[in-house]
Amino acid sequence: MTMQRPSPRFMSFAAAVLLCAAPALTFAQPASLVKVENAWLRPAVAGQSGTGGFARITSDKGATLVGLASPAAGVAEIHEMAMEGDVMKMRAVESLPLPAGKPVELKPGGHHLMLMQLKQPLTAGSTVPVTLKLKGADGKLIEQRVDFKVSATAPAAAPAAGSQGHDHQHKH
Ligand SMILES: [Cu+2]
Repeated sequence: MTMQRPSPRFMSFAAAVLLCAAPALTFAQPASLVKVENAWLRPAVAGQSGTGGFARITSDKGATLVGLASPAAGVAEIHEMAMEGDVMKMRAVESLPLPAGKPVELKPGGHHLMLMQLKQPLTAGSTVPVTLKLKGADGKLIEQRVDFKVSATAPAAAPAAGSQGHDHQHKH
């Protein structure tokens, strides 16, 4: 019994096509679906299994965060904090709704991104790309790459949109 196998020449050609096609698939993305501010990740030392990521995400038309990926982590999940008995624990959720026009805060003690099976230490000051897998209000899936800053503390919040920076002095 003989098996027909592709020739080595064909294999390497196929591999080359894949290599060339991959960047196009990765970067030919539609305009970003959500606005992401203050994206930051807690630092992780060598050997640390996981770390949390935080940001403020706003979708103009409404969207759902349905998954994550990062080259820095073997596993990336959306987590929520929930009481189990009288202990606050975190657990993975399938998705996170992003209501239209309403900023969703991912923050310590609340919803957060969890990077696990870290492939390298994450040092403060470095940047880690995280791909947000989003489902738009139209049901279309898009991937949006966001650079997360590794930082020991939350970055200073940007001034809220609408407060134009003028001082409202209510005492005269
Ligand atoms: Cu977590």
